[in-house]
Amino acid sequence: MNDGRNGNKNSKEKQLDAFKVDDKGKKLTTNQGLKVSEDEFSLKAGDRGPTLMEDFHFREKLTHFDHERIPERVVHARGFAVHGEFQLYENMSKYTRAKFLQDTSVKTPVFVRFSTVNGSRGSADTVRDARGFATKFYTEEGNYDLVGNNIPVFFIQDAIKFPDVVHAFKPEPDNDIPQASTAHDTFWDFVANNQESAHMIMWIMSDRAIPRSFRMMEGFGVHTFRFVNEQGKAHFVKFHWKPMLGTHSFVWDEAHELAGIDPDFHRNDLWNAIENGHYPEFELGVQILNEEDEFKLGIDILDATKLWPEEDIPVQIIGKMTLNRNVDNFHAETEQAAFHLGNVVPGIDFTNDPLLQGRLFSYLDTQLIRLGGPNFHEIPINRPVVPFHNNQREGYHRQTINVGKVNYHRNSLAGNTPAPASEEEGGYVSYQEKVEGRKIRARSKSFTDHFSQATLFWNSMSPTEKKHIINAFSFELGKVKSMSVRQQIVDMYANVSLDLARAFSKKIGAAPPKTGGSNVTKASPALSQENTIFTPSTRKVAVILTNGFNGPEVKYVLERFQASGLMPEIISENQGEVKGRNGVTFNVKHTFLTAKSVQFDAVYIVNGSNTSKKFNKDAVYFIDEAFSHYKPIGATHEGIQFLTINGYDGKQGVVTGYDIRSFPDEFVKAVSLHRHWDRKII
Ligand code: HDE
Repeated sequence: MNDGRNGNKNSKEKQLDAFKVDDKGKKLTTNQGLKVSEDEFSLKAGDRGPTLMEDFHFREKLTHFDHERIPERVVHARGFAVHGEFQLYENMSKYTRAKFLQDTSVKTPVFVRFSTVNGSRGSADTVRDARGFATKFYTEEGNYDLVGNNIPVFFIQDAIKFPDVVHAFKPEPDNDIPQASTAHDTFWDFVANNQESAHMIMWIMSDRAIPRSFRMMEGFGVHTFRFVNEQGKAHFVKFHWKPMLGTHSFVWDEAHELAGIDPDFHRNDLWNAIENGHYPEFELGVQILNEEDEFKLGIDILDATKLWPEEDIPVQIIGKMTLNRNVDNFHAETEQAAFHLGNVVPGIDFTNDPLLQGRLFSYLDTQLIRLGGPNFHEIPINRPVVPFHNNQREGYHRQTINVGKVNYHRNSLAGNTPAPASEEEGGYVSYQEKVEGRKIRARSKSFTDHFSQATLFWNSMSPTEKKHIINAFSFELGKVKSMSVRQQIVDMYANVSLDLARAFSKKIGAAPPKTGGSNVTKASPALSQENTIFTPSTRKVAVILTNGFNGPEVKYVLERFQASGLMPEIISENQGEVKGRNGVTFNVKHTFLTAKSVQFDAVYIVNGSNTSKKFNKDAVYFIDEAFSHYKPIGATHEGIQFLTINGYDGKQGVVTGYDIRSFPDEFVKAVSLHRHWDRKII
């Protein structure tokens, strides 16, 4: 396993090491440590006789097996987590006293779990959905959890509606269909009747909901939090993660296909990147707002359906997280990880966002059933790297053996310890916000504009992104059986954009909206993925080759690809070796049976002197699909002829290498552009 720090283990790593056991080379024992002499046959009375009750080894093995599952998370059930570290670029003491945000030389260990929201544990990675982006910082002051998503806003404004929105998007309760998809009646019925979801739905219908990779998506803390500095002065803050590889997505058809071909696509992608030493990096950004400016943005900053446009409040980049180690054990680490927004450190505090306040209850509560009791903080992955001392002693599976008879406070027998720490000693003191009001159950008037930012999002999209959004609405609503619900959604989205609502109304057999429209003309360029970072780094290229290729020249091209960060993988007739001229051979990773174009970012076709009819047919299918997904296609040698015969030459994003010296750079450039949207697809 790739360790990422060349043996320099951080504090969390050393702590986890103490719990690791390698069974290799050991004798098999029971859980009591008794060596076992036989493990394939149960204890029986005679060759063909009944199994004996006294077979303790059989009973222990089966009992453990029978209890091997824990409940999956009620949302975000399917996830994948990795270790890493966070390092600050600049001291943030002006805004916060959080220790891990002071010293630029400190590397704070982190554990990050990416997830889908809707599907169950075994569902596919590439479905249309928000993605969870939860980070646990193991700081010197205790664990700090930033539990975010890859979308900066949420469906609802008040946590009391969370069970409703989740019930609506999960499979329908009568037949448990569909899995991991919002394309069904109950979800869209919820949307039509809870219009605060308008903005979030725009993101879910956009390319953001089908990310190319966990490594290529942004993360957002969503809520407005507070930074509090040493002097007790507070600022409002929103958290962002910015991927160094840019924010990129699949096209819908591709994501769909991948769900069948490689349901673990995102897991494989992240795991392999780390194993190959291509450590994903994300910069931490903050948007900071003075308390006096609370109402300056024209929105309520306590409303989690709103974002702060980056053009109005720039994102200050303050540090970088590097993900550099895969887990040793999925269950022990990923599945048992317990995140909680209430895990904060001095200098970070909450606001009255009613969604945030509700989450502060839910995350702790959910672990009690999922992890089976109140001692889940003792599970290695959840332990802080600093010791914990309090008067909690009992509950299921308690591991710490607290010595002494005093388990209460205040006391004299133990010198009144463990004692609370003063603020100066690092004790957490809640920000002394002044609050007053009458008890009411109602929505603040400042929370009632559900459409302006949905329009802002729409206005910020490129023509291609808009087309994708229209197609997504058309797909999802096209699966909704109730014509009334379809119509309600058309009429609802007329408030966001008449163009949008008209465009999808046509495709779903609904009446075009009669009234509507928005007077919001503002756009936020930062919301468009066309303004992201473009780099060829770690892009996977399918190299189609057969025997008899021009050995030295193809070797040269592939070396130039690799030097530019591309990751070529050979596809040929048979696995094993493919032989070129001048003694050059390559290892074949795939055949057309084991690989499909959707698993690659680009295709480079070389062919060779020796292609069979079947090979050519498979290659046409492969390239045609990549072409229709707007992917870069390159060709040299016999490959050029192949592209010309099949009508691809001269099309946008198709690079033909007549000059072998200049071809690699031209192709790498085409790959770094991700997709070639202006290509004409029939
Ligand atoms: Fe969560 N959410 N959530 N959520 N959430 C959970 O906690 C909840 C919300 C998010 O990788 C659960 O341990 C409520 C927003 C992530 O383990 C649960 C509300 C955002 C993860 C829960 C929200 C999130 C969860 C299920 C509305 C983005 C996965 C299992 C008030 C900022 C964490 C668990 C992981 C998981 C409740 C809304 C992100 C039930 C009540 C907004 C990334 O506690």
